Amino acid sequence: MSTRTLWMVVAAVLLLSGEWALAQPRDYASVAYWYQQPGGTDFFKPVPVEQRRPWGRVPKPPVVEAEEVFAPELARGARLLDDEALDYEFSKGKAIDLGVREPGDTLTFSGPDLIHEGPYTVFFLLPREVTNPAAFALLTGDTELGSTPTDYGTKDSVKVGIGVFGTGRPKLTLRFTSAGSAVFDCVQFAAARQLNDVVEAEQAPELTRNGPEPVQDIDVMWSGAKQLRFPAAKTGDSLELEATIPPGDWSVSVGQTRGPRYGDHDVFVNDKPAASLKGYEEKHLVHDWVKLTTLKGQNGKTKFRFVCTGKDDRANGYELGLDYLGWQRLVVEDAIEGETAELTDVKEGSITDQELGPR
Ligand SMILES: [Ca+2]
Ligand SMILES: [Ca+2]
Repeated sequence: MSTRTLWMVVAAVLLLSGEWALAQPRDYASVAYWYQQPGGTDFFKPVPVEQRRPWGRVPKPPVVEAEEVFAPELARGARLLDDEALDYEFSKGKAIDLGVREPGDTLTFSGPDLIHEGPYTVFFLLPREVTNPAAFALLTGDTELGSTPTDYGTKDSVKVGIGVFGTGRPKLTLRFTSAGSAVFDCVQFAAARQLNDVVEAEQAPELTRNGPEPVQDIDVMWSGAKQLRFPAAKTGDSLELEATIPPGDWSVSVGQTRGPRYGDHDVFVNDKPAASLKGYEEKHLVHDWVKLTTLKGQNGKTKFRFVCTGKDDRANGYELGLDYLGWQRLVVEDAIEGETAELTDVKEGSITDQELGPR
């Protein structure tokens, strides 16, 4: 910038990258000092209030503002709320009070523009205080994605549903299930867990089965928001899935759900014994990358057979919960780490078939 310009900036500008600031759980201010030569023009134009970054709620895309998607309701008695008198902020400074709703009332709106298809959790953000909020179910088409939790009304952010969406703006419907008020700030979509280098168990072709038909469970805890649950009922029940494993040397694993309902299963990979999975745990949780075996070379279509061997005394079922079949590059630490080690990986001593205990 030359000194001949009408004004000259001799500035010390303290700028924080927007992305970095968003990633931090704190508020930051940016300060800029401007100096100009006498006779210059005051070029400074303040940023309009609604375009300033708020100190409080900063939803990240994909999100839609309730006051925008429900704007047609303003003609039917809905009220726009602002946060001027509050000690916290609404997203974009506004929320909408849709008035009193009765059970059976529905409201339809378009969700945010999704750039990636996949599973998303849908959160509704509310003002901190909503008296007697009306419970509702969230639907897309005829599919119910979920409903407000029992503690709805005690928090300003509620997880209402999970769905698998294509790209673009999904059409969503609220169906109220209790009488009360409906006040919303914004509707936030959050991408659910989706792992790389896996075949989702719920999508893996079934090759053989001896036992009840598997079912799919939906929850954000699972990759792709789903797991395949084999409701095995007794010892000997089995399920065989197929996954295509790319060429390479891999440690092959499963995402295994453990909990009170799950039993014990032996795993055979391409008909060879690979691992024993214990299913019982007090808490219902997914365990990631539970190792089965190693695969080397061209690989390709690989058979995974799970055979029920019984259950823990405390378990109330024999079921098997599979989130995914996955592969990770084989490294030395992996190869000598545990009971999945191959004979060639043992430098000293020998392999025994002794139980190594839970991992
Ligand atoms: Ca808003
Ligand atoms: Ca899954």
